[in-house]
Amino acid sequence: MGGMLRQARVTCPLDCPDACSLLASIDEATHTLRKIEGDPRHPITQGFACVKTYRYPERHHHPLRPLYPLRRVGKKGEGRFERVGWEEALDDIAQRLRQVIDQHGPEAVLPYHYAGTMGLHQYAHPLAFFRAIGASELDETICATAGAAAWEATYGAPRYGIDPEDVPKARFIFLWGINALHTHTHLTPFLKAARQNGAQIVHIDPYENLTSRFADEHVRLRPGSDGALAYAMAHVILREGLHDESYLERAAQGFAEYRAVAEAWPPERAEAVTGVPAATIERLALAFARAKASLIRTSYGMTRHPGGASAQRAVLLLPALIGAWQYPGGGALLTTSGAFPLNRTYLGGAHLLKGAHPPKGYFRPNPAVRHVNMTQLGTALTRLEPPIRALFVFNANPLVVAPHTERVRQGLAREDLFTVVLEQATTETALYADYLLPATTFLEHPDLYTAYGHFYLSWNEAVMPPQGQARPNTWVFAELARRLGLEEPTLYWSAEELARSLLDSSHPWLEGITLERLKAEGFLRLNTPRPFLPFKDGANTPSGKVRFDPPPPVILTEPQAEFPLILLTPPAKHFLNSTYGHIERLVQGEGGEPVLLVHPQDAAAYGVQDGKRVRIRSPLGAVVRKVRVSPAPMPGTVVQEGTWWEAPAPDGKGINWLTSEQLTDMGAGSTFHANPVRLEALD
Ligand SMILES: Nc1nc2c(c(=O)[nH]1)N[C@H]1C(S)=C(S)[C@@H](COP(=O)(O)OP(=O)(O)OC[C@H]3O[C@@H](n4cnc5c(=O)[nH]c(N)nc54)[C@H](O)[C@@H]3O)O[C@H]1N2
Ligand SMILES: Nc1nc2c(c(=O)[nH]1)N[C@H]1C(S)=C(S)[C@@H](COP(=O)(O)OP(=O)(O)OC[C@H]3O[C@@H](n4cnc5c(=O)[nH]c(N)nc54)[C@H](O)[C@@H]3O)O[C@H]1N2
Ligand SMILES: [Mo]
Repeated sequence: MGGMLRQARVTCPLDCPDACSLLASIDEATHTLRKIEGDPRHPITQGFACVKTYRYPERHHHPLRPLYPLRRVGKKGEGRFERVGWEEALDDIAQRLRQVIDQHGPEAVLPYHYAGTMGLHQYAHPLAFFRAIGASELDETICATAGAAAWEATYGAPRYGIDPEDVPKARFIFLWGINALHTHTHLTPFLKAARQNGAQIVHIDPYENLTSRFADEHVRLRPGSDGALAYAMAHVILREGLHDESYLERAAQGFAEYRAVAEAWPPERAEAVTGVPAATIERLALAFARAKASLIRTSYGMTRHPGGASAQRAVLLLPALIGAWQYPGGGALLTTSGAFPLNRTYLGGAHLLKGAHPPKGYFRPNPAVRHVNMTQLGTALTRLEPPIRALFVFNANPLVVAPHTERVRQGLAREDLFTVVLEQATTETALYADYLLPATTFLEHPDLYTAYGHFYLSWNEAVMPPQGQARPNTWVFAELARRLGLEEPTLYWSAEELARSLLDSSHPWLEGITLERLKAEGFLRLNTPRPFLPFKDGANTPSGKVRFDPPPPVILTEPQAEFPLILLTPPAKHFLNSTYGHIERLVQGEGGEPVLLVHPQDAAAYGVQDGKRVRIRSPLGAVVRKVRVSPAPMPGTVVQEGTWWEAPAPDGKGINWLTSEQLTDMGAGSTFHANPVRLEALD
């Protein structure tokens, strides 16, 4: 039975650079979400949604969506719960929290959160509660901090590159360490326009994927060797005198030292390290330098290695070397996240970390608070002293997405750990909750959204009533704050109050952008200049110059004697990290179960066959997968696409049973693509 359909405009909240504007069709009579489509009015979305978000209605109304507060009755991990009322759940959680704080101090409390939603009220503002009680502070390193450190060491903060809407003006494009057709779908029309305007597009990635097939050329390299490749290109550019001396003199610092390192990287030396033929390096370096309006669209792929930040820096310096930043479409783009000059003084209680507030009751903001690196959650839950006693998980699925699953699982299984999970789906993490609390989706709560792949700010109204008794994260934390007697006003801010505070900025890029206009129009472009040439005369570093110093070291990702292959675990087309991993049609879209891509040479060397099962073993664990023999990966490299839920795997184990907590050279980030493994044939 269908009632009247109403169409509402909303912004996709997921952790994706595109931050799409979507049109939701809602059945008013039954409060059912019928359809999601792309908004034709939005210059980036251009009227299409991605293959996964078309399925959002299935996710919104999925049987695994928790609709009522639930309390554990079985053993941890069993997922047996009983329904309780909100009052009872909140009273009990507040009391348990008091107990932990009284007996062990507030640092025994840890929030674990990431970007399940990127709306600033639901994503960032819940931290105000934890900062008010002085809980351990989570360093959000799982994704972007190595890239951020690399960018800031080169071009400074805030972080942004060229305007993605200028991509069609580029004359040469490296898609370097980015599977754009999977992960940045709405970049594709801009890349096509560039190609129509004559640009050549070259993809640099250790395995051939959708983006490689879209590009004019695919360069396969050994994982973790980008620094060597970048230096060899610089070597050729310098030898041919194609660097831009006047730009370097005017806009850069530390060039002489860098030049000396690049001169030590002739293409033949880089070939031995990267596996890229010297002639290819030579040819591409010349094409890149001669096109002048040359763009490096990069992302986080190359940063997920022990030397990832240094590799990213070496790559990011190439556009500066040739002065590409002076030409519309030329330069680099890693993220646009720093382009939003919001007033973040009170966001997530940032002011509470500055220590300006005297402690009162349970209110004990602590600027010297203990930090926990989220990439090392397993260790934090099992080995940290003094121990974590209470864990709050929201906007995140650590059992599946965090490295070293065995240790994360041991931590979550601790009987003496009190765990609260706020979720929209009964994830495999949620099975370990003492309380599983139902969270609203982006259709059910208002919020303000920035983007990390474009320059549009947007506002969502709540366009549907919550399913069941779902509540926003901020509501839950405000209720707990009230029960603890916390008087800090920002803990109780509505999305509107937060948005008004965020928009209270005199920055010219925000001029004229008000909440009223956002409400009326849905999304607004920042007033960045067009064309946007942010680094044509320098950068955002303290000196105002692009920093070539210190020259980034080349730190390689090495296999080990017992583990001769490197396993990559990049994103899948049909999932968004683990979000959508329980949607049957999307699981089928990915082939029904995770598979391992193995090059024919490696298949022969290690005795594994197409369609047969193999045990993949790393120093930390083992999982079973079906093999797909394919020429796609660089020999010596194997690939599993997607951070799947555990359930569809042949052995019920996710890929992060194999990955380690090792951190990157800068930014203390994750190293998900640097896994030494070996293969053991099973059938
Ligand atoms: N469909 C889909 N879209 C997504 C996501 C998703 O899960 N699914 N996730 C979202 C999130 S949270 C993020 S952070 C972004 C990530 O988006 P991307 O940055 O595109 O993904 P990465 O995992 O960083 O890997 C990108 C590519 O880098 C390659 N790579 C691995 N190691 C190296 C290396 O050493 N050198 C080079 N040159 N390449 C290497 C991988 O093979 C992969 O093809 O995508 C977002 N969009
Ligand atoms: N092996 C390997 N592991 C990886 C990666 C990889 O490439 N390889 N990628 C890494 C990267 S780039 C990232 S960003 C992380 C991502 O890790 P996470 O940020 O944990 O992302 P998701 O797996 O999508 O889980 C987000 C969860 O938040 C929930 N959620 C969404 N909105 C809300 C809300 O409003 N309230 C509440 N309470 N919950 C909400 C969703 O239901 C979902 O279960 O994973 C990392 N893990
Ligand atoms: Mo990410």
